Amino acid sequence: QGSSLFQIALQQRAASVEMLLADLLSDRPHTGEISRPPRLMAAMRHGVLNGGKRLRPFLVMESAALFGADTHAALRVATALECIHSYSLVHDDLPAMDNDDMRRGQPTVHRKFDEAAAILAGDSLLTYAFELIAADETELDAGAKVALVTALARAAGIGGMTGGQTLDLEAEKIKPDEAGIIRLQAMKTGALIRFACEAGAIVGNASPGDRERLAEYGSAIGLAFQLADDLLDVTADATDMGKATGKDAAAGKATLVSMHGIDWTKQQLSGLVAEAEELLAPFGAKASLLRDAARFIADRQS
Ligand code: GRG
Repeated sequence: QGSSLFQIALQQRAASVEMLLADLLSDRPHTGEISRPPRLMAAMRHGVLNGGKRLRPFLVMESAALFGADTHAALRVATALECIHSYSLVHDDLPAMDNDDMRRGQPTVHRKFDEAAAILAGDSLLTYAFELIAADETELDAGAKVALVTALARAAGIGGMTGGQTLDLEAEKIKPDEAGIIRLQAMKTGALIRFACEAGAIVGNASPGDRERLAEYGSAIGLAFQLADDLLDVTADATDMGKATGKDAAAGKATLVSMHGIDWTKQQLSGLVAEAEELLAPFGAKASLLRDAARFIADRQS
């Protein structure tokens, strides 16, 4: 069955990312470094080697595979993206933001270490991501590296994740309308997912048309990711299971689900999966795991 093949592939890709991360984030100083403070490294490892689903790296690697890209280069870019995603979670959990004690089933970095350590571990993961892409060990030409660094900086920065997080923090006071909610979600969570798919195309030296196609596929599943998250929020509230996911409702923030209801959201999710599948149609059977990924994201239960 498609979904179980997908689960196995996701686990395999996750294992390669985690092996590389364990090596890259060891205490041993790497090329060009004077030393590595052990406590910083421990906090970084705690923030990133803690059982995430590794969805974004999977999307990078599967998108790259469509174009016969170098697997090692794709893995390094995928790992860089996971460093950025993990940094965003470490900082999102800080007292100044969500003030969470647990993440991925373990104490958050500021709880296990302290706030300064969590800020610095997040900063270091963010910075390290760009080094990972640009370093000589990533065997890509300079043009591809510049394209990746530019696209990643945009996705993670002002017009992407940090800008979206800012709008989200403001949303408790300045209630956004529907277009505003869609925009903030596309920035906060959508931009990194879009980048994941576009990055695979860049690593695989795809044509501009195919790069855009993969980016559009990424946008569709990014929106689906957020809608599924909002749906989980509601179902968790209804069954009174998930304190951790009931945040938006608790903060009085409107979501597309609270505006339009569960049935509408499920219809939107099917529409987005169909759109994602249509975008992948030209790649035929090679894209079957990416099709599964779209369905997994729309149906996800955690
Ligand atoms: C603090 C700069 C900064 C940004 C924070 C993305 C984000 C912006 C915060 C995350 C808060 C959150 C819980 C958002 C909901 C969607 C989301 C990104 C969930 C976590 O992603 P998964 O499900 O997590 O891929 P794992 O743990 O599997 O990696």
